[in-house]
Amino acid sequence: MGLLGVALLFSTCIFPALSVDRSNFKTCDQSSFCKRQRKLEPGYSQYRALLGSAKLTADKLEIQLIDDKNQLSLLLEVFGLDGNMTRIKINEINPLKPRYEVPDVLVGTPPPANLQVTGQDENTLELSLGGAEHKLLVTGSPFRLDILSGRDLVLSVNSRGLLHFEHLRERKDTDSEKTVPPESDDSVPGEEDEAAAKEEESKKVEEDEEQPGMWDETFKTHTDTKPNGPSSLGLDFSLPGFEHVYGIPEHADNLRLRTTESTDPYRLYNLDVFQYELYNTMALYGSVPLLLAHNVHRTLGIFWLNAAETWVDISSNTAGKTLLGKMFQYIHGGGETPQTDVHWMSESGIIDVFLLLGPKPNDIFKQYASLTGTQSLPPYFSLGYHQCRWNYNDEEDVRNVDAGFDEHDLPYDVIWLDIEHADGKRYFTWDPHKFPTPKDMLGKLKDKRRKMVAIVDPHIKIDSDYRIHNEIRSRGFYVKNKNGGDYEGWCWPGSAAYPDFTDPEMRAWWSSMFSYDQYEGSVDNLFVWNDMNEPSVFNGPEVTMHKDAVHWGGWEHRDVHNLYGLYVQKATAEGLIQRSGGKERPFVLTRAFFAGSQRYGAVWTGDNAAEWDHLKISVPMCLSLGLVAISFCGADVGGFFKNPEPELLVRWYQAGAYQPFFRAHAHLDTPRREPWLHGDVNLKLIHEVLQQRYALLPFWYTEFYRALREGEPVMRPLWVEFPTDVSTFAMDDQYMIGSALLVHPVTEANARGVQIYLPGVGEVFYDVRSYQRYNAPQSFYLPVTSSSIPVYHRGGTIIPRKNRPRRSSDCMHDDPFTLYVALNLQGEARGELFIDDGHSFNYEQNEFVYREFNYSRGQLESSSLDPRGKFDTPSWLERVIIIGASRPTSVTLSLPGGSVTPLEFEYDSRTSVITVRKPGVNIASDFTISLR
Ligand code: MIG
Repeated sequence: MGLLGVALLFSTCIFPALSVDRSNFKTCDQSSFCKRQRKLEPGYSQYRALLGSAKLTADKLEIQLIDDKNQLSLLLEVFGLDGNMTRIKINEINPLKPRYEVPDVLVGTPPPANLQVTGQDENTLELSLGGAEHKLLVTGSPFRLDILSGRDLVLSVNSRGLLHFEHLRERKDTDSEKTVPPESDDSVPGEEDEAAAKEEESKKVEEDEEQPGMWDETFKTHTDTKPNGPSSLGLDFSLPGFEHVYGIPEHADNLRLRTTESTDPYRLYNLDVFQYELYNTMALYGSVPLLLAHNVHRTLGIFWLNAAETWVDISSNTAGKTLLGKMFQYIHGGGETPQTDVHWMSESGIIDVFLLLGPKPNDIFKQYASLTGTQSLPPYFSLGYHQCRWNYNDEEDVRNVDAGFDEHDLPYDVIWLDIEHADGKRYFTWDPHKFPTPKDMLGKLKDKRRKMVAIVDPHIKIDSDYRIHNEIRSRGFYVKNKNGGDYEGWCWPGSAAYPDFTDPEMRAWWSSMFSYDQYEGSVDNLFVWNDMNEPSVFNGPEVTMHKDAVHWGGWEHRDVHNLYGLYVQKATAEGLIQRSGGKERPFVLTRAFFAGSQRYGAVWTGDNAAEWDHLKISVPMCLSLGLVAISFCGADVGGFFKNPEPELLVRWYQAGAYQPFFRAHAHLDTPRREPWLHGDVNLKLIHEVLQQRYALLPFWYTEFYRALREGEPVMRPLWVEFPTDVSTFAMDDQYMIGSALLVHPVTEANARGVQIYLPGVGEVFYDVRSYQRYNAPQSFYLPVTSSSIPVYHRGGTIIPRKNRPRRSSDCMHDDPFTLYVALNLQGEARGELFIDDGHSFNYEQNEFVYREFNYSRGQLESSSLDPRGKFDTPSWLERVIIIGASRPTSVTLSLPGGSVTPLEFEYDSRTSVITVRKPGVNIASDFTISLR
């Protein structure tokens, strides 16, 4: 059998049909707390707020809540927070043991705002929520909270009465345990028993000690012992006037969240899901418990700060109604306002929820950023193209692939090594036969101003000859099992243990392992990839760690699960910073994540497949991450599993080039697929894609600077830019980069065309290739060819590009700029440019250039956006392209000293584009270019 035959065999035999084995993962029904919480029916709350117990300090209201069924009480705390936010905490007053409160996610104590009582009657307390605009109504019985903005009801809490908080309790003696009846869900009660059955049902909730799964729970072969018993909690939120909700990644689903009345709730539980399927609510590798809601008037956010297994039910009073039904309701009046209801359920911890009141999309991003921080500024190189596969086999392979890029005149920045590079999957080491001289290899890459990323996973081979293992074991840094020994699981290296990344001392030690003298063979152009950090445990329940494993401080894995991956990336990123003496910015890619992970690097969407639908879903998956502040997102270009046909591969390059993190990757068993292996035509297409990506790097980088400063997503849904255009609210086949580029990737096989929608009343867009102008709003069919990447430059914006292709982004650092000025209907445009050294933290010491470009009335003016910035750049302005302009008679350049020089220009009357040649000014200087 020839090589091709072997390859075919591999691709057909290894992956016969791609589908997840659902039986490996729990449904809500199989997760006993979810089942208990979800069983509650909306209705009157069993809780009463004792308004008489209210205690108001400057920024905090405390009220006792009584559970009328068992007389147990909870403490409600409401905090006034600065900037249109409030925080609600609910916990037991005197729990048997402390309950977990998520550390290290908030970037500080949110600044308080005053609360004031503004009204009161026997069953209601009215408070102003910092600022006159928002009021909070606390209703005593049944307990609920309502937030009003002026006279509008914005959001209600517990209005459906689903607050349910399982108090910690002593376990009853084993005898009574044995009397617990088996689950009787399958038995259908007879008619005459119905009343009795109902009573039985409500008793179940009341005497919740009696429910199965509270003290232990078995899934497949795994039993979760629950030494603390039941500890779950749930709460509902009603959003009147909202029909569109988003966020709570990570799911392989559309941008707009679906209602979950007839499916499982959205699940947030970091899991290594083998061959995940699309368009469902199953959990994936990461979790961010932030939900956004949007309508034409306002945007809201609900941030549920809980790191335990969490499920989110979404229902709506308009779901399933046809347009006709809605219209009928509208015409005949009496139609209810559309409303979305959200029910959060978590297995342990406390209720700690931040309500972000907007009112605009950008306000939500700022509010969330003030709580959890913003996207760290990527090193410039990491916005370039990354070449990965599992695996590049040895140093010669690396050399050849690297040379292939030069030979074919393709830019790239980083080549990656997967788990086979290490000596027997012992991370921080190199296979002595395949990678005997890592420093030489890295040095050769460095000569070409390129980098390498090597994988470092958090499962550690149990091997007494492995230094890393010995040190972790002897320092007691491993996660413990329920009996107090080191927790052991099966993973790539065989038997493995898991460092306890929740322990700050362990993290400090881990970070120190990245110093050049500890991580042998590492040098400063080596960066890191953290995979399997959900954590993945091949033989664990749901392929992860047992929930009764024990972490630092005695917390159960149950409490901290969704945080583990964040801590791995945090400790790794801090290690890379420390190895440089605090000078250099890290680059770390992670698979698992949580709220706050944006501070530590990039995220990718894990093991997708070489299928068209996987290409398509990469857009909503990254959009959802962007909405929750994780801007640096990408999907494996080409698809991880299976072998893409060249057309799919090329389309994926075209789409990936316009997503923030741009990396090709492939499974170990797939045939090689470097860009030059698919024939000249495809090579040329990929070449074109890479040129476009590299030309736009200054724009990407500037957008990332805005993400750092303002918390804005880099890749963003249309509705963020066009918040009153209802037709964009469910769109996720096209999106914006910043506020300037609209992208509609081709994601269908044999595409002849795509249906484009250009949003916004009174806006104009220009095709970036042909400069053809379109008035918006407008929907049209765009015929495409194999080289088409539909991208539109929005009138009113200015984009910086570097148009001289080179080997890597670093080689382009000092290259000259071209400004693309796209005029709006008023003949105006605005844009920005951020420049620094591209790799250090010196920008924090004001070593940067931050420019603003303004075009109006025939004048392009360049000024400083942040006068503190000082950075010497040799880059100059080589060209200005003004799109949508009429023919000038002269173009001049004026400098602050008063000098005025004429500039050469051309005008293309067919496209209405002016090309101004060689202004020649330094890009960091003030200048004005005037058209007459
Ligand atoms: O169980 O390191 O998602 O990108 O190539 C597979 C080998 C382990 C999963 C990652 C994938 C990586 C692979 N890893």
